[in-house]
Amino acid sequence: MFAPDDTIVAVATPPGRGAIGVVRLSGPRTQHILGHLVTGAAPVPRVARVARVLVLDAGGRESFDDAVALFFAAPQSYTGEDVAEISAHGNPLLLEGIVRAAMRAGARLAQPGEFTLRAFVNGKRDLPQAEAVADLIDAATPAQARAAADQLHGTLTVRIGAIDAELFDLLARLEASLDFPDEGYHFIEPAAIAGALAVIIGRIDTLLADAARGRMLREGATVVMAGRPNVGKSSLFNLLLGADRAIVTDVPGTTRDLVAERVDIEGLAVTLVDTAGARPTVDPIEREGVARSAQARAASSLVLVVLDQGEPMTDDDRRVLDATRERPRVIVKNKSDRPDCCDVSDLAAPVVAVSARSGAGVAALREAIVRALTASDPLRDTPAITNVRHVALLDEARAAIARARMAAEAAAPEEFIAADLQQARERLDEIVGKRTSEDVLRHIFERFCIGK
Ligand SMILES: Nc1nc2c(ncn2[C@@H]2O[C@H](COP(=O)(O)OP(=O)(O)O)[C@@H](O)[C@H]2O)c(=O)[nH]1
Ligand SMILES: [Mg+2]
Repeated sequence: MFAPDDTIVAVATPPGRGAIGVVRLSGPRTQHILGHLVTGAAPVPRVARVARVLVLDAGGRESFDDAVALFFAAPQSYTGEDVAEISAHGNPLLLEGIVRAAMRAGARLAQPGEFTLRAFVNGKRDLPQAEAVADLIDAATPAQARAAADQLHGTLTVRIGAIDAELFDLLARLEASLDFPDEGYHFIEPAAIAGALAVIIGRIDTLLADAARGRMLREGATVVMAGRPNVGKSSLFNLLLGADRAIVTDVPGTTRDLVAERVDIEGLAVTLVDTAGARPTVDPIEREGVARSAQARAASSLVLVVLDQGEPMTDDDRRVLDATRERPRVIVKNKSDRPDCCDVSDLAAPVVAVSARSGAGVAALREAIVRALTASDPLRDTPAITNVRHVALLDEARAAIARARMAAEAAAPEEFIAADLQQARERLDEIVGKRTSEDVLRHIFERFCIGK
């Protein structure tokens, strides 16, 4: 994985056909290989040039395509190395043929994420920025893309850096006191350290509070439809999806397995799950479906308890309401086109009336879902921290600082306080990639596709 002397090559555009496809090269032999690939004189950095590019098919036959070649001289490139981009026609066989020709001229096929890994190794990006590249490419909603773009521009690194700078300052004073023990002079008093650490912990807590929201944004939420048969769960599911995915009939017990689809609800990536209606049954398939519904509810971020407002509440309705009492939930009174004879006034949960048939109330339902998922905090501000790796390390840094604070409050020897602060700084360094093991890097970059 870390063979920086190789010159790597890969198709950088997605598989499939398009007007243009790009082959990218990076490494010390880029210019040499480019000389074998494209016609014309040596490239001028950052000047696009029309050229003919060599295509080598699997049988070793040569042909040419018309292309535009771009050369970036190190270190002013994405990876910090010499880089070339060849834009040819977007046909997968043709692009593979260019890659093959580059390999014959001395390039090696790139590993997943290897271009971005090199950008990191060469100091063009720190680790959160490199990770943000993958997040940006994977973003499924505009809000996810915004959060990734923020991270790409270094907002998280800046906030971590500010915390680290304060820790560094405290450590310097502690160590100065350690270096001059005889004078009996403290460069900083224990009470002042404890106070300063409390402020730093407060800052970390602000970041971490953001993290739950960030994680929801990044990984999305699971919303499960629950309710007895025939209240209209599948109809609502299809309505929120904007497509007829689940089967809707007036035969109770039609939906027997879980049906899950991804939807964008007001910028949140939501996995919506339709379930079998909850009712006692002897049919073994339906019973299995009901059991799966209960599991799905338990694993969900939010339950939509669907009722039929045209009918008074039944025992089956009450059973579902009881079973979801402890879960985050929204009560959905469906069939609002029918007269209301379903009293829910004693339920402590948001209630929304909708008609899956006419579509009335669906906007309010979407809003209620987002509000329930984001705990009244709409997705106005993009959270600074969205990545579980960052959250775990920040948690560990916080724990070390909390230990140091307790030690300072107990007026423990300065060595102990300093050791904990040192540990906290190490965790922060791991977030931004100042010290990260090869295993961790491999794990991070495995998420990427080839060509990134
Ligand atoms: N009047 C009315 N009927 C509905 C509405 N939503 C669903 N239905 C009907 O209720 C029946 C059961 O719907 P379905 O979505 O299969 O319910 P599920 O068993 O909970 O999944 C079907 O005949 C639907 O057409 C609604 O908003 N108004
Ligand atoms: Mg159904």
